[in-house]
Amino acid sequence: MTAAWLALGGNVGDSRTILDRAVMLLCDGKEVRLTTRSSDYRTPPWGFKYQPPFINLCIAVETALAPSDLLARAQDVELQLGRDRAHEKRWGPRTADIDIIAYGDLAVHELGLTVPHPRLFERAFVLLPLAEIAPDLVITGRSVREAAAGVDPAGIERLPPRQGM
Ligand code: A4P
Ligand code: MG
Repeated sequence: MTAAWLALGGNVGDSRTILDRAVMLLCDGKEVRLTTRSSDYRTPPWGFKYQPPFINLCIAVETALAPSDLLARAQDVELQLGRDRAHEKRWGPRTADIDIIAYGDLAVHELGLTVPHPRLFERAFVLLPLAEIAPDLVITGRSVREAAAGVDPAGIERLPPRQGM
């Protein structure tokens, strides 16, 4: 089993419920075991600004899957939750997006998969939830705690757990 960190986000539909389901579908307790889950965060849209706010969160898992198989599983979960890549614009609205942030300390450069995630350090919506669950993690020589302290947290709101959850 290898430790991996994933970032989830969405801004179409009831995102908190959709992302809860995404975590459940992804983490079957066998090939992918959930270790830690961050709070949900409400975050201003990044990249393409004219869209609703996102819900974002990060999870830590232990996985028996190779990086490409973990990505395939994540994309399968996105599809099950109604993601429609054919009609999306880059950085536009989506029901559920699952990115692999880091996989052990492996560097992966394959067609369709780059790990650690190349835009990780630009994204407060990834770094703040990640720093909540893995402040001491070091990715490509950079501490998550320090990277999170260096990004603009404006507009990002850490949400309390929902009733009954
Ligand atoms: N891919 C390569 N490496 C990875 C990786 N490490 N993890 C490939 C996941 N996928 C990876 O993905 C395009 C392709 O990237 C995949 O087919 C996979 O083979 P995509 O999800 O369609 O991504 P994209 O939107 O074109 O680009 P990118 O940079 O991955 O952006 P995001 O994060 O997916 O953008 N604002 C806020 N506040 N919160 C958000 O969650 N998300 C987006 C969507 C834009 N703005 C946002 C948020
Ligand atoms: Mg993505």
